[in-house]
Amino acid sequence: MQERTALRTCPFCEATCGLAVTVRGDDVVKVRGDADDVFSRGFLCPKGVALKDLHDDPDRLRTPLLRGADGELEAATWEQAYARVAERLGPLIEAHGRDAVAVYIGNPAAHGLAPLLYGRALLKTLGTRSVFSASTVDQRPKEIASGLMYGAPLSIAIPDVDRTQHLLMLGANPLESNGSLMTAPDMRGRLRALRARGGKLVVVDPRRSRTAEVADEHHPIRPGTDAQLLFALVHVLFDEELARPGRLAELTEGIDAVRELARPFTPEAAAPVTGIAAATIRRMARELAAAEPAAVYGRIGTTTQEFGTLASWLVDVLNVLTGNLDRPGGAMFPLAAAGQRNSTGEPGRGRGVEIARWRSRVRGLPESLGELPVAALAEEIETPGEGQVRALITLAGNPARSTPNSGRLESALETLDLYVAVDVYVNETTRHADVILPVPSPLQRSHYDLAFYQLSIRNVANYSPPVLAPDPSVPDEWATLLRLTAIAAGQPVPHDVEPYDRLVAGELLRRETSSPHSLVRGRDVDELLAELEPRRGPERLLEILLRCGSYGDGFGARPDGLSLAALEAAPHGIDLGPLQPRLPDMLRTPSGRIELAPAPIVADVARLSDALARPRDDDGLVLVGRRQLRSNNSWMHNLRLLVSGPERCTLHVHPDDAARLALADGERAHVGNRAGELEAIVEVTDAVMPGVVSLPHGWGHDAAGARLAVAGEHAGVNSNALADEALVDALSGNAVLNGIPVVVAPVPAPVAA
Ligand SMILES: Nc1nc2c(c(=O)[nH]1)N[C@H]1C(S)=C(S)[C@@H](COP(=O)(O)OP(=O)(O)OC[C@H]3O[C@@H](n4cnc5c(=O)[nH]c(N)nc54)[C@H](O)[C@@H]3O)O[C@H]1N2
Ligand SMILES: Nc1nc2c(c(=O)[nH]1)N[C@H]1C(S)=C(S)[C@@H](COP(=O)(O)OP(=O)(O)OC[C@H]3O[C@@H](n4cnc5c(=O)[nH]c(N)nc54)[C@H](O)[C@@H]3O)O[C@H]1N2
Ligand code: SF4
Ligand SMILES: [Mo]
Repeated sequence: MQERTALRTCPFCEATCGLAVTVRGDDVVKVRGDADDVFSRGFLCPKGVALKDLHDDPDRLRTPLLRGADGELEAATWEQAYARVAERLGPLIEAHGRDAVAVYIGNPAAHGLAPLLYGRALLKTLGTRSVFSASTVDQRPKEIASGLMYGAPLSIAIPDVDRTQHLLMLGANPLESNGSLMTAPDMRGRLRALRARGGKLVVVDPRRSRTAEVADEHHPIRPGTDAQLLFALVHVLFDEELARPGRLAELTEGIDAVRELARPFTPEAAAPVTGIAAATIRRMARELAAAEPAAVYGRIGTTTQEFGTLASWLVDVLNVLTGNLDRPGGAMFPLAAAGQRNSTGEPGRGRGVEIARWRSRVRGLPESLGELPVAALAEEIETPGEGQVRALITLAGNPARSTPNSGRLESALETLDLYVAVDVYVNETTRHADVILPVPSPLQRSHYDLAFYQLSIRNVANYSPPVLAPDPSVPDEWATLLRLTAIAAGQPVPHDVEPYDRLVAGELLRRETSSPHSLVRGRDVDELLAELEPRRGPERLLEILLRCGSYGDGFGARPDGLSLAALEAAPHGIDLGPLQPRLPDMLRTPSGRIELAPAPIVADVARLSDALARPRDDDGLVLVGRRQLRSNNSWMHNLRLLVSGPERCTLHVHPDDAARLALADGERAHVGNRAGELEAIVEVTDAVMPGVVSLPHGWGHDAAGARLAVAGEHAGVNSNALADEALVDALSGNAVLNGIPVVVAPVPAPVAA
């Protein structure tokens, strides 16, 4: 049979690399980087190559599984699987109310057209407030800070890496993660180019990460203290009259309030807390202010910590005070071709973002963006009373490995009346399910990065049609979500989902035609639907978003504009150019201004000042994570290509701590705290600073009942057994996953009896 090469954007991380996939019939021969991709230019990482291995993985589910009378998960037909969901879900909602059904949405859902376009219909129909996601073990603090400052949650300022002369990076390691809240394939090449043009890279990280290794400067910081460092930088800008917001001044509310808030955070006060010398902090501030242009960027090390929202806010306070927000080479706002939230509606003004509109039932943790913090999920399942969670739907998530105190969560999962998973594996979480509904391999579905082009360092659009024909036994994920939506609405499971799909498309069009700012305002919905024939599913919805989007053809209003057909004709993608200044039009705050001192954030500063005076435990150890190039959170360890080689799930310990605690390289250590305990293999290395130990997350694949043959051979340990669900960033409810106090001791050699 003849070989052919198909082009496909990689769906695994935020870098959106273009892949060239060689196939023969239904077999995948190999995966390479697409040298002509307008954005990635041939770059790829080992996970992209592993697209073939995922496709071929015998453990990848190809049929629904149903918990049988004997308690085992057994293969079932789709009819049987849906019948089980329908017979339990309706009565459960009837008896216990809508909030009794919880939903957890995991990370791959942000990379898939189906969950992005059809998830909302399911949530709306379920009508539950018990919505949780991986966002509250991740970027929620940044979304809140940005939402309060600019008025919309995805209005996140992205470092303009290709044009900056000074990049101050905190809590990010893009050389392993390939970038996050910063879509930028080949960060190694881009950082090399930054230095080659005379620019400077400064990395703040408790570990000498791969990124720190290629930086001009690396400042080890005590975990969880970035907000103090950033505030001290702000302090110096004011103190030395280096704050020059330029044209931002007239667009910004609250600069003087920030000056007042920064007063106590002197470099001298921050130094002992952060472990970075006062003189160094002053120099960092001066260099940041002097650089033309500069960008400050913080990622997961700055969000999954005690002061995550404050740290995320302060990153942008620095970008504003130095005049670098919204200018080339600074921190800029992308303008994506489809779904760009801050380009719809009235330019320059909006409803803004409100947080804590309701609180979790048991602990009172705050709502944000319609979700509750996942750190509260276990207690919401365990605690009886009105609103107790009795059923769970997980969509592309493995919270038993990715959320805090996963031991407690796993026990809670066992007590549910109904657990339905939409997933590709029987893993540590889905092994507890009553019903698992599989989805096709990425190669059997289309792709477009609706979310990540809104966070990209260039404006790019790239659509990939499915590489392989569908597997007749595994319906598209969007159709599965629509069928679940029908069940949630109390309706029979539709064989033909078109009536539901048409409703979703009609609803999307109605929003556009009724907006006075849309290209299709006032147009007839049915007429537009007719124009979209014969498109169905995600293609029809994507077509609407593209044509009504900022570059769109507006269904004829702008004949040269973008459409799905234009993307189909450009398989290497369309480059829409470098980021452009977007202020003040992109603002959606009620004031129509940048809110530099939003009330909820100002109120949280007292918590940070208190921490300045907190006594330090100099002998104590804290745990941080670390990402590894060949991992993708918890779920790609079943692919041999990605787990071969030496054991990776090791506990990094600084030589001084190892000596003090009698820990030896290659030996086992016991690590414990209030949340849990585990035994890990010690790797003594000065890549971590003293007082800090590091363990990657997403391992621990030896759970009974999981069906991950390869991962089981390289099980590692689950670091989230140690993440304390009681520790959250109070403002966002986001879990603290970095800077967790732990006690480490050698595991005694077995004593002969
Ligand atoms: N200690 C610690 N914990 C962390 C982190 C950390 O840094 N340290 N990082 C956090 C972060 S940033 C994140 S994003 C979370 C991730 O948390 P989760 O999203 O809960 O975990 P993943 O490991 O990404 O699990 C993804 C699941 O989706 C399934 N899947 C894969 N592809 C598809 C698909 O196309 N459709 C469907 N329906 N399912 C699919 C996989 O089989 C797997 O079960 O982990 C968080 N947890
Ligand atoms: N290879 C790979 N790539 C991935 C993923 C993966 O699992 N593997 N996951 C994807 C996902 S879901 C996400 S969200 C992104 C995350 O992308 P990144 O944020 O770039 O991820 P990490 O590599 O975890 O980098 C976080 C860094 O923060 C440091 N750190 C820990 N605590 C602190 C602290 O208190 N202060 C400071 N300043 N630094 C601290 C850690 O040592 C680590 O080097 O990566 C994505 N890409
Ligand atoms: S860097 Fe990310 S997008 Fe690129 S090949 Fe690797 S996993 Fe895929
Ligand atoms: Mo993430």
